[in-house]
Amino acid sequence: MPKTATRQKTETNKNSTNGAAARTVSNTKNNSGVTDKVNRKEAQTENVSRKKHQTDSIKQIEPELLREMLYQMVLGRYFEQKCAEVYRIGKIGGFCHLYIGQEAVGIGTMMALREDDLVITAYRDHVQAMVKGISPEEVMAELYGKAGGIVGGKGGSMHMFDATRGFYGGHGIVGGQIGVGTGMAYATKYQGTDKVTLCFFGEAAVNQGMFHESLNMAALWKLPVIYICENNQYGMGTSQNRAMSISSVAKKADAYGIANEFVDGMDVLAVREATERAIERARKESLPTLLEIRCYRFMGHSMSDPGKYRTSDEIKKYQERDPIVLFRSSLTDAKIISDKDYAEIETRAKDAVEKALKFADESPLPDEKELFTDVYA
Ligand SMILES: Cc1ncc(C[n+]2csc(CCOP(=O)(O)OP(=O)(O)O)c2C)c(N)n1
Ligand SMILES: [Mg+2]
Repeated sequence: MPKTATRQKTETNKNSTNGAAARTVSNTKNNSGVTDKVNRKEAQTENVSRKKHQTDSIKQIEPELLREMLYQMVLGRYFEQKCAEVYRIGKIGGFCHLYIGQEAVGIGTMMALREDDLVITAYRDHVQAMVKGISPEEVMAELYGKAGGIVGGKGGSMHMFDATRGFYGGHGIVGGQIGVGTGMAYATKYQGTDKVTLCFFGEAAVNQGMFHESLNMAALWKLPVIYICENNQYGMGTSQNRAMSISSVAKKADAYGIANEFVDGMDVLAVREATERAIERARKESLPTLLEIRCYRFMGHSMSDPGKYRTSDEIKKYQERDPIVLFRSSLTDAKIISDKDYAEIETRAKDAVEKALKFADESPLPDEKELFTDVYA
């Protein structure tokens, strides 16, 4: 993990496992006893309830799917750890934003989708691309700028894209994809399908006009879109409380008459359940939803971020409630996996990442003539 300077001293408590706030809250329902503010004492209580929640939820889901969800989370983690490693030795160039710590959001939401549903996201896109079916080889080769990459090595880290699998990027302009995602949902409705669109963005994008214009339109035109705000509490080096006048992102949807929930992004099953409710609303009633999923990125904003705006204490307290550790522990207690099964999951994930690295290394650079293909202006 990157070293972080200690500009501000935060509270410390060895026994605490601080982290994201309450499990799942509907802002339109009873909020009593639940807070969207991080507080160490409450966090301890929440951690116990989070474990209890997972233990109850596990009974409702096929064991095979639970194991696959854990595998995808572990794969995402190893993939991103390797990205950091090879970035440092110069194999990946340009911008590179990692997803470490946020895996429960991408996996919990996307693994509730149907294969023909659509997804669009921002630049922190490697893991989402893989969950949508783009192979680790194609993603890694894209990061390497090689011809075998999913867009031929011409997009790089921020621009994974494969329309055939319903993955519409990978976008570098903060908030820009919210308008495109809204348009995608409009198109699926216009075409008479019952497809659902998941549109991811960070909390810093919520201050953009695009967010508000899109939500207004989605409500007015009853679009089957699920807006997913991955609230990792920072937009580059700026904490949310220094940039947003009202901290609840979910409540902003009330202004447009859109259903909304505040969700604990450290609990992959809470994320899945909230997404299932939103999918039902979108598919059956053609109505939008906004999910604010509270999470935390364990790494810097990008590979070039020295991370001087967060204390190492703050990072540690979230790492203590790592969503993968929690999910593994819940599945072990429920006897869905054994330690041997987990070791196999790790081996499978590591092998997949090694295979991706080999493929990226061996893939040729794009041909020079590629400079003139896909150029529209
Ligand atoms: C329109 C626009 N303004 C500014 C930037 C520079 N920028 C890149 S990432 C970023 C922070 C975005 O944070 P957030 O939306 O919370 O997503 P996160 O990185 O936390 O996943 C900013 C300001 C940009 N890419 N686009
Ligand atoms: Mg953010």
